Amino acid sequence: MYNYKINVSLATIATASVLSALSFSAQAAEWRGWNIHPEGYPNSDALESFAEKVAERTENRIEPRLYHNAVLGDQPDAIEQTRNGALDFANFNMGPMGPIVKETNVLSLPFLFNNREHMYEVMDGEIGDRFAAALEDEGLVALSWFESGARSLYNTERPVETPEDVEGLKIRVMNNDLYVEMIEAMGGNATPMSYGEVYQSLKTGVLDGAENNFPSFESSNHYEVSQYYSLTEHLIIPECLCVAKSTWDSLSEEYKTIVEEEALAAAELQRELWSEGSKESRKIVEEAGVAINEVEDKQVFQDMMQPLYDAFIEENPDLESLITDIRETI
Ligand code: BDP
Repeated sequence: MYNYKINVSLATIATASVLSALSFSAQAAEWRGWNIHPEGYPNSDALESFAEKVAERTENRIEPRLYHNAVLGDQPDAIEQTRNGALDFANFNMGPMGPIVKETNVLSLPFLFNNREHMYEVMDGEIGDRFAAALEDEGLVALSWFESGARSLYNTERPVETPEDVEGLKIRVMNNDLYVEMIEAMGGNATPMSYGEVYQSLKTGVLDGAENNFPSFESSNHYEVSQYYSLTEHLIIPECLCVAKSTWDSLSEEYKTIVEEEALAAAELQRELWSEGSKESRKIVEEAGVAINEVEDKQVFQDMMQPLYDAFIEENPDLESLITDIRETI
């Protein structure tokens, strides 16, 4: 009798610990996070903070782990990996998203936003929700929007002041046909290429130039091999903090709230860090000898984009009202 009881309670303990081990392993999830930028970049710091806070608030039931410098693949590949759940979260630029989520191509139309405030106003409001819905249909849950400044042209040959200066230059663009059309409309030759290959290509003369914001121009070291940075500011493209839909759907309501709140907090932090980081990066490249020039007449560049808009609307008549709504958001 006595022995029997001991056996029962031992069995109960054993079962309980197996169960708790099982439920622990069912709940504790390591999240693989993709990031293209190096440590110390504004986005990287914001993502780190997101990862830490989520781990803390879920008592390590979710352990987001970040992989910087695109070690898990280049951006188009990482988008696919997140859509199919091989990656759990990431910070994506809406540029390479365009070929996958058609609506987001609107955000790659040159000179769409007047400035960063305009972009925030649009993305933080109802229009941002429309983009998020389109992303969700393709397996990505956009929880918050990061900023990526304004992209300008840089090259190894000369300052760009007018479109004539772009003529004949071989310019790297992100993976999206719209950017090819954009550079060609300016008179340059566009080469889509993954981010990680640009430095070497500039160095060896495979490329004459590229285009990006100050923090990326600096952190990628492109400024070491490209002396002229011209403030064309032709693209202001938002970025998302996205979670794989399959990962998101597996969360309890409580965890969804935590993850969403921390994604919003991360975006707030990223935007603050961005303002400072941009100035700092500009200073670094200037001190390294890069010649930065203002572009007096940006309107002439903007006017050259009209055929691109016309063709886009012709191909995507359903997106015309979205463009109008963005333009009318003040
Ligand atoms: C940076 C974006 C990053 C892009 C990169 C690029 O933050 O997502 O991949 O530009 O030009 O500004 O490829």
